[in-house]
Amino acid sequence: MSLQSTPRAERLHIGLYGTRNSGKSSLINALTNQHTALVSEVAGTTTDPVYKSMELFGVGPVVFIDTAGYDDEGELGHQRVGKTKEAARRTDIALLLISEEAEIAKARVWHGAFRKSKTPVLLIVSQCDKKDDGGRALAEAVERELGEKPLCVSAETGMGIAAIRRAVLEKLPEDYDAVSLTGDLVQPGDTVLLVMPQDIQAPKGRLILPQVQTMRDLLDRSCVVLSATTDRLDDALVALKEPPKLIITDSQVFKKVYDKKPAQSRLTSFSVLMAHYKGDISFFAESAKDIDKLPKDAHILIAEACTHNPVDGDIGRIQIPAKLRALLGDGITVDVVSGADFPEDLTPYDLVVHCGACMFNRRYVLSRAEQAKAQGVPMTNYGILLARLAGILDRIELPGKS
Ligand SMILES: Nc1nc2c(ncn2[C@@H]2O[C@H](COP(=O)(O)OP(=O)(O)O)[C@@H](O)[C@H]2O)c(=O)[nH]1
Ligand SMILES: [Mg+2]
Repeated sequence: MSLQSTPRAERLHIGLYGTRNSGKSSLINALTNQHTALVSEVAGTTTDPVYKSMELFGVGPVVFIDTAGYDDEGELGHQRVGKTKEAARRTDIALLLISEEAEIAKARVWHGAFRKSKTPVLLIVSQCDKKDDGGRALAEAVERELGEKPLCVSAETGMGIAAIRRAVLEKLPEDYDAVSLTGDLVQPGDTVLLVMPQDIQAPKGRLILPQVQTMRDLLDRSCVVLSATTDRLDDALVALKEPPKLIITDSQVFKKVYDKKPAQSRLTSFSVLMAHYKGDISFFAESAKDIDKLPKDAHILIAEACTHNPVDGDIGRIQIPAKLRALLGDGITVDVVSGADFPEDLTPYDLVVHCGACMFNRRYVLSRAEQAKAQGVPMTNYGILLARLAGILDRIELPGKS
């Protein structure tokens, strides 16, 4: 990631789906005027989904997800289809390619799945330059079978490529871009104090993404932003003529900051903001409420987005499990997964605790929350859980609640 570029998790994710050789990789190349996706006549050239960040003319920063064909066979093929399904959970808009009539049946299954997850789908009849009628007959069959008019496209001649860009804009989910990090918590002109311990877990020489994004969001909202490490909190408060309207702290020092904060200053944390920005904060708050009522032998799953090397005092692997044991006793079992490793079946767990997920896009975290809900498993995130464990969940600010 270059310093100028939009982080991947913040980009519109456009996924391409279709059978092997339907022309997915070629279409990405045509859409981007580049030859980044691997094109080959040999079916199954694209194996793991490939994420490619670029500026799509007229749309802005996007990530294209190039997937293996969803008709892939054999043991390895099944694994690849599994990865394609995983990619579908991160997809904001799906391009569904059909190059031949025989592919319509498979397309219908995926079309239905995307519909179920409320993912907008753009149907595409591909490789139209190869067809005598420019793809008209196939387009009619697709419309008849799937109930939606497809676009006729050729990666070879460029036919229909501009129409795809326009259709993507039209299909943008309504709430895309609508969720703001600091939500309804600030007004223009508010002074906001950020408490940001730069501890052993902080990367050398830079700030972590939620801190950077919060600062940017507050500046965009015309707030005055002041930051301090935890040991300079008192100095920061003294330096201000009036108490800050809002204090946003690292969740690990929630209680410390709560105890010191002026009564007029409202308090929240970076990962509580992320619970709204990337997740389902109502569900996360509800799930954390009765944590003390979990059984003594509770199974708890901690899910981290990053696959970083754990350090001493790691929040997900050490701190949160220790706090949970302090509350519930040593009989609990805590499993930690990271990256895309998220169990398909969450029912063995009594609680899922997710990190702030700054490396995941919103749709993906929401799809995990939906899964937990559907399986009847409570799910929360680091910030909400730490506030609950500090006994202040009902005394802090939750964005998106007004
Ligand atoms: N004539 C023509 N050939 C295409 C077009 N799109 C893809 N192909 C060819 O179809 C084959 C499979 O394309 P590819 O993009 O690798 O398909 P994928 O497996 O879906 O990614 C390659 O030989 C491409 O050159 C197209 O629009 N027109
Ligand atoms: Mg391919």
